[in-house]
Amino acid sequence: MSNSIPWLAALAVTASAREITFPPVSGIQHPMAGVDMSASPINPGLDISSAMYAGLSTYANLPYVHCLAGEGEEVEPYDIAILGAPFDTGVTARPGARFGPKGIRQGSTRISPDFSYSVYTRKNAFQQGLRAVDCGDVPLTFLDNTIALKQLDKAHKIISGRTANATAYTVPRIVTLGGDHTTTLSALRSTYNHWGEVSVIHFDSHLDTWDPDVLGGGLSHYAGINHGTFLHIAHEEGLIRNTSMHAGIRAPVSNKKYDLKNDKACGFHILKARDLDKIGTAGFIEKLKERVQGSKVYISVDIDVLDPAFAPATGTAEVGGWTTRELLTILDGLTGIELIGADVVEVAPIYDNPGETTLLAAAEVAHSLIQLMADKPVKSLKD
Ligand SMILES: [Mn+2]
Repeated sequence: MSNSIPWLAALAVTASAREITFPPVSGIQHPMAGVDMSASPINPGLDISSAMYAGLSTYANLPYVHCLAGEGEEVEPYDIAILGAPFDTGVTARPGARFGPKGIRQGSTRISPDFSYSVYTRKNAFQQGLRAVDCGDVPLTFLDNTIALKQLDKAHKIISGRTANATAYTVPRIVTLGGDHTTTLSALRSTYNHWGEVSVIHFDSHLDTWDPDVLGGGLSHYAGINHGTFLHIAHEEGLIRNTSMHAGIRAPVSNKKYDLKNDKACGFHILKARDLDKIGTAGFIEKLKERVQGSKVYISVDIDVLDPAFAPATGTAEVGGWTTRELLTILDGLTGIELIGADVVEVAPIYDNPGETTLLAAAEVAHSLIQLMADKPVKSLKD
């Protein structure tokens, strides 16, 4: 007993020497809570104390906004909306992409709005004047594709229909986290309403322009709307221009002539995966920019454009694809285009590895898409 008093005194001295400042416990989401760092000479406002790994997940720790609130309810304005589309009943191979939005948010845990200056672009997409928020997921029934896709159409309409935060650019833009690739159809229907026909830059190992009569439609009308036909349907509905481009194609086609002829009729040119060996990332950037020049652009990234070594967690994996670095270089190189909507889809977390390789890649792809939007605000037809 007599030894305990000097020991306690020593502990008290050590504790005071450390000068620990305890952050408040009231915060539930980064970067809302924490120690005031405004006195920091290098990074005033930078907050490294709060709950980055705690609480409910949002994409890149962005604030959550209830963008789908009912009529008459007040909703905080935003310019870029992250939206989850948990739908995977339009796939032709392995299911699981309904868990994609949750997975991509998990993969984005270390991305933070106040710690995001890129060493490549020297920019921080979240601090360029446009307000990015996470709208959560669209409630989609998992029992009926027709109803689920109508729900998704409606959600896009509501979210893109709110007045944006930035005054000169009144229509908010949406980055969808998929979900299987069928979900892109709803996004293109929505962008048509605000910007008219758009060029699509489609990163994918598959064409996705299959005629519903060939893929599923012979069975029922319902079956003809799936992740391999949505671009054909978008073309039929007049949503996309004939200045669109695929990048990363390598999957086999069913017919030597028909598939490619049909693809061309849908408005697409093709850059194949192995073209990267010949013309490099700079060649891809040049060709893509040239193709979509003078038009509004929608970018859709099917994560299966990457090699399964870099993105195993997808439903229809094709070997012989790109590295994550190559894809990100191409995306960042597209800066300056008028990007009016984008998505990263076909992420099925169940097939990922413990290091979450695919989720990290998909999260960073979304980050690059947000950067492209932040770099170039776009006026809508009504602005
Ligand atoms: Mn696809």
